[in-house]
Amino acid sequence: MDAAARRFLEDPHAMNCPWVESPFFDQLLEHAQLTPADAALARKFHEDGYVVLEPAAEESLIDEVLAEYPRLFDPRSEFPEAPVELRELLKRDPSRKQDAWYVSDPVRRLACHPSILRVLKLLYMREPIPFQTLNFVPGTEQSLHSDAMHFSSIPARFMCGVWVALEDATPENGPLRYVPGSHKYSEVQLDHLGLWGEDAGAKLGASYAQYEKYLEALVELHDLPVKQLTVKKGGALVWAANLVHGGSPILDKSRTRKSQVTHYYFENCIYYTPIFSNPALGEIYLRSIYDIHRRRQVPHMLNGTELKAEPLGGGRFRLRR
Ligand SMILES: O=C(O)CCC(=O)C(=O)O
Ligand SMILES: [Fe+2]
Repeated sequence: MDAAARRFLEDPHAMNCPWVESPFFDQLLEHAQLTPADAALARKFHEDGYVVLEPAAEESLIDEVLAEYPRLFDPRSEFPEAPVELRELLKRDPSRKQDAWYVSDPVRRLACHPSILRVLKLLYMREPIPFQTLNFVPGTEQSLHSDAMHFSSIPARFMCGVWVALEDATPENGPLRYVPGSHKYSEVQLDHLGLWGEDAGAKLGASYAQYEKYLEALVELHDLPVKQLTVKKGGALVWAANLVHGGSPILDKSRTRKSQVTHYYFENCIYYTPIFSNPALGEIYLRSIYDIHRRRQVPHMLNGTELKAEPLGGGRFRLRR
């Protein structure tokens, strides 16, 4: 093999694809010379599409986040320090708070926890960009999905989620559920299902409902195992963009399942929402990405080049070099 071909086996950046999802993963792992613990973590993520961190953060920080809950979830809280759109977002849903990091330092510190960022850097070998936090009181009972339909990137798969238990997650309080290995299925786009991007709105519509049916069929037909994340307070799941996951039914409705999710992108990508896009037509619903860690807006880039976005209306853009 000549040197140019060998680069694919040695350089984790040779392909525009996370090295843990590369067809050359085994060779790249050998070449990376990681500690045995890090090598095992990378292999687990490669094979199963997730890793469990037990714990992800120290109990004192989890307690600091919990101490914020009464204020964050008090319907009388006004959050005057937040910009107007965020204030509305924070007041919208009484059981979940999106982007509370802006008004809560402990929430932000958990999203940017050095040991979580270290793991993400190892798994993606690019700078992680925490861009959204979600704080939950009860379990979500959310249907199975992969985050890649909500938050994708070009090149694909440079996105992951981290869910942290703020209290013990048990089979009774609607723990996170996930399908090991499902990240290896193709990252299904709407055009694979014969569908068009939806118009962005408050609720997801018919295309998304079809997509959910597709996943239901996939999981049932292949008899894929659905695992529950039962971890102690402070435990966490890191999952790949395309891993199928959701919330389990809450068996004991009197129980809460306080948790914090952070969604992360990685640098040098285009960030967009597939469910509202028609990539084949060059209609990309771009996401405005603010890096919670470095406190700065992130440009849309491809191959190291910052792109210009031409608005097409409805939040869709066409990108140019
Ligand atoms: O917390 C859950 O039950 C699901 C959360 C989820 O799917 C997500 O935040 O991406
Ligand atoms: Fe999700």
